[in-house]
Amino acid sequence: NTADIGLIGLAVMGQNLALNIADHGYTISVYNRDPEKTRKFTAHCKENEPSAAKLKGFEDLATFVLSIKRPRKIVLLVKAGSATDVTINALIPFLEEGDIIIDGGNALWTDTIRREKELKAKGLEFIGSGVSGGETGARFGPSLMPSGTRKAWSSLEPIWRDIAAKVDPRTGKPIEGAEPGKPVQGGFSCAEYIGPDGAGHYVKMVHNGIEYIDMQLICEAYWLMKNLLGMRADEIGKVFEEWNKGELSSFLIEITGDILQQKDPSGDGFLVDKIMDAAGQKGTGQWTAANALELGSPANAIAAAVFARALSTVKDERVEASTILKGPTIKLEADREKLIEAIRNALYCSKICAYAQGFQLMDKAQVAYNWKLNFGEIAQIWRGGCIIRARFLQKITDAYALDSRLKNLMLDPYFTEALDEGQESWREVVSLAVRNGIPAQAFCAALSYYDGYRSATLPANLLQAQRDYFGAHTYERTDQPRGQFFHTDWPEPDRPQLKV
Ligand code: NBP
Repeated sequence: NTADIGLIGLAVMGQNLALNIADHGYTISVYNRDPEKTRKFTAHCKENEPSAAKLKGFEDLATFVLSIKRPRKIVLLVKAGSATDVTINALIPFLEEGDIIIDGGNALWTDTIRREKELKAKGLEFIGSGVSGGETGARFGPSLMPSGTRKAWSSLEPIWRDIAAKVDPRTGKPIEGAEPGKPVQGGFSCAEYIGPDGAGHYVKMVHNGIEYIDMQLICEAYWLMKNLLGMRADEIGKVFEEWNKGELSSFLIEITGDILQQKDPSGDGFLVDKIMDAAGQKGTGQWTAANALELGSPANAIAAAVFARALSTVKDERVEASTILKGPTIKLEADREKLIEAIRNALYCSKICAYAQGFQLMDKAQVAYNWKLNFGEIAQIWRGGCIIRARFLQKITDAYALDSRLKNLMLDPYFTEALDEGQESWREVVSLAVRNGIPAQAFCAALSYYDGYRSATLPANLLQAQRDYFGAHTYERTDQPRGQFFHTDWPEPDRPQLKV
């Protein structure tokens, strides 16, 4: 038993993470349910990968387990859900006390809590680790969000910190330039201990929920430029290229600039105009929105992004409805440059609200599930490797450094000022979208959140009265201390009783 670590699941993520681990000088044993994939992968590595000697394939689970140093660290990168349970159950008979299973799949965090408990009862450790960044991240530096016991984490920590994305502490920018066999040196690592049991997978889930809204907001900005200003895809792509030089600088803005300028292989126009407008989803955005509903956390923009994907999928219905349901004719007399700048402001303000919702949700979750999350650190480990990596995240880390108990990101002085500066054009953009019948549900949801959160009073007084009227649910009074509940016998005695 000489391998530093083992890995099961040689699909795209497993192969890339295994090579990343080998590139960092660790010896790694790999295994896949279908042995043909193990053979193909190890043969490919021998031909093409400088670190191939560090990696050894196994076709039998018992020999695979025996090849790993104790306490064994075995990473799972198999399809999330029942495949993870099947793999864990197959492994258990070969493991010994103190061995550690690390699930790097996109597991539902409640499954992680259950698995950790079940394995603890058998004397085994379980780390649920969010892994973000897709195949390139896995290969050259992902963002890693591990959780489990501190003891298990201290065993995994050196490898996890080495293979994670690195960020230059002076500039706050991800360090690029990794190539096979030559890992990045220096910089701080985008791997940080998140907390016990399911905390890591929970944070990864919220990361994905934020990813959904980040993407939807960008799509709406594109759609407004296209429909209000009649801009071509490549022209809009150039705008995103410009935006990527400023405060919006991020991976998603960068790739959007590239995507929009990509010509169609047929030679006729731009590829994006030929792609079917029906969005897929794998479920993590939906989990985030569902959890926000469960915890009563007002993540309406995140939910709007999930619903926007759902609405996109009913393509045939939309095509039919477009011939029946009427909207306004687009009328616009706007200065093009001014409107583009207003859309940029609307995007930035909405993005602040979207992140505020994600962090507000994690704050609720840490109370509900008994975790202690470090929000500054979470924003920091999202700076490199992952899909939502952005310059903006440094501002979030700064905000929590200034006030670790910050109630809402929007209350941090930097963000308060950014929202204040951008709000006039944000409102203008939202009203233009509404007046011209252009769907912009995420922009609208974010603005409603901002206006709702900054309102000292809301019409929930009437709502409470309605609840008390039909269900005797009682209400508190503004002129009495909180916690005292009142009921009124509605309707007034001189009014006739309603007959339903
Ligand atoms: P997939 O999610 O497509 O899973 C394929 C792997 O699961 C293969 O190794 C397959 O073995 C194995 N597997 C299946 Br399917 N059923 C199994 C079973 N019953 N028992 C044992 N193994 C089984 O691969 P992926 O896209 O590389 O993702 C791996 C994990 O990483 C997933 O949980 C995913 O959600 C997560 N993730 C993916 C990304 C991404 O960008 N793709 C990013 C972050 C996280 P076989 O070869 O024998 O069929």
